[in-house]
Amino acid sequence: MQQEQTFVMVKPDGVRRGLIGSIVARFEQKGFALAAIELLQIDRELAEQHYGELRQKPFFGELVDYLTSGPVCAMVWQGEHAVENARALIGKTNPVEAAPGTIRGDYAMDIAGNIVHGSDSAASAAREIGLFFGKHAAAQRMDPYAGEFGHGG
Ligand code: IDP
Repeated sequence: MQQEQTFVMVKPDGVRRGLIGSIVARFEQKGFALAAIELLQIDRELAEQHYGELRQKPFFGELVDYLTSGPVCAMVWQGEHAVENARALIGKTNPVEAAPGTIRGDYAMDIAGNIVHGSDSAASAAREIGLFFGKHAAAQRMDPYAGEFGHGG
């Protein structure tokens, strides 16, 4: 099966609220393999680049303030259909609409504080992984389901 990588980030409100562990656990339990993780304080330039597609939106300034308001936890997760599986696990952009059982559905209340980011396409994932991890390439992980019992792989 095709292994894909996606970029996921616990936003500053998620870090402040002590949710890194819970979010990491959900990705592990789902079957993703962690390929990179770093806690970092991002500057406005990186936040603006990351959300470059939203530059024209009225909330762009507020979004950059939010993303730079404290450390974020940047991660690369790997697995089959990683981009789509991560989006499903994270839930809809607006926590009001995110189903219970999803990360945003369970842990967030408002669109301006939706605690986690996940790439929306393979192309976005490649761009975002490059932006955050640059030359420190994410590890290539084995499919966690592959092994002696013949699942996956
Ligand atoms: P996504 O994060 O689910 O991919 P996008 O539409 O790409 O959703 O929006 C990126 C981020 O911008 C959202 O996760 C949220 O933090 C923020 N955002 C989106 N819409 C609004 C809004 O109407 N007000 C404030 N922030 C918003």
